[in-house]
Amino acid sequence: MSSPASTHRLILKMLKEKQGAYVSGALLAGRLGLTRTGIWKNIRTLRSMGYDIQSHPKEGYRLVSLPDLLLPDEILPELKTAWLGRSYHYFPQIGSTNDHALALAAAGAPHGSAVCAEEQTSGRGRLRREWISSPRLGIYLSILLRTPLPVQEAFQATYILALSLVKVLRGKYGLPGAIKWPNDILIGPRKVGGILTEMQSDQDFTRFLVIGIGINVNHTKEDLAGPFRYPATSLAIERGDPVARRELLITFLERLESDYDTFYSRGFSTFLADLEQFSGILGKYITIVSGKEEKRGKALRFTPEGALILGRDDGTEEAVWVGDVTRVEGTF
Ligand code: BT5
Repeated sequence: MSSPASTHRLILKMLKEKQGAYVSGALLAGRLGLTRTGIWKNIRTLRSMGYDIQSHPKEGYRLVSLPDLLLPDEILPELKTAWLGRSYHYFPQIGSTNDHALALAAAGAPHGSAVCAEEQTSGRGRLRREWISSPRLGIYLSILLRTPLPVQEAFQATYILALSLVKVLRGKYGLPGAIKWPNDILIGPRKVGGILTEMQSDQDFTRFLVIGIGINVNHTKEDLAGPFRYPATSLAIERGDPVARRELLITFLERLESDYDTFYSRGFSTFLADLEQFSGILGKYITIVSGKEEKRGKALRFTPEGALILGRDDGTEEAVWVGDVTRVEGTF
């Protein structure tokens, strides 16, 4: 007999194998060594998780549809990664996935661990700003990276995540995603995602990075009424159709693993052309706030390390490593 925690998984597996056809209660009960009441209780558990299961007094049970949830049972069997997300921590609700990933990091969790939630009650952006994380509408994900990086280059990992998402938005969903330096993902002038990178380091190298990403997926315009610093959007608003979050998450993790492997083995400069191609600010006049300082100029190019070269009106140039782009000429 199977343990109670895994019984509903086995039932789900059997229902999935039948691809929408009925499986009799007697067959399920016989295979799993349970009474028919035991089977029914597990069906109730699956239903409470969002699985649409029809029952028929004579025919038994059939799986009508899967929930668009980011449950381990829905993600892990499909996910073709070697290290990213293999250790997958799922929460229907959590304060912040980054906080949980930081705690996991301190407890020795492996490289590539992922924390994913359907809802965050204290999702955060940079400088403790709030990240609105409405239930079941977005992707709220944090990943733990243990590959040591020179501290001053750790921000490059943020770009790799941003680029991976932009490539998925373009390649899979036909949406013109772009990066607003350094950590926003835009579609046109609107923000569809944001990234928050936190780290612990020794003097020269990172000990670990926790990179959190929030993506607006199935939000309506009303869900994103704000007020926000920049106008917001979602994949569904831009496409006019809802998007299966499960598929988006899997595609993103697979893309990211491959991009991160390339980044780590061949260096950031491999991605420079992508960064320039998908940058939402190059060639534009921008305002950057960095601490108390405000810098204005034209975003000219990136250095091979990923710093932004800002051209001032007097002809001088400056490399900027951190900051917040508060204005892009002609947009917000
Ligand atoms: C960011 O910060 O854009 C980084 C957001 C990172 C969120 C992820 S979700 C998973 C992980 N766990 C966490 O707790 N956080 C990470 P920043 O550039 O500081 O932008 C924050 C600002 O964006 C806010 O002050 C709002 O104005 C705006 N904002 C908040 N929620 C938004 C949303 N859902 N869509 C668009 N803009 C939003």
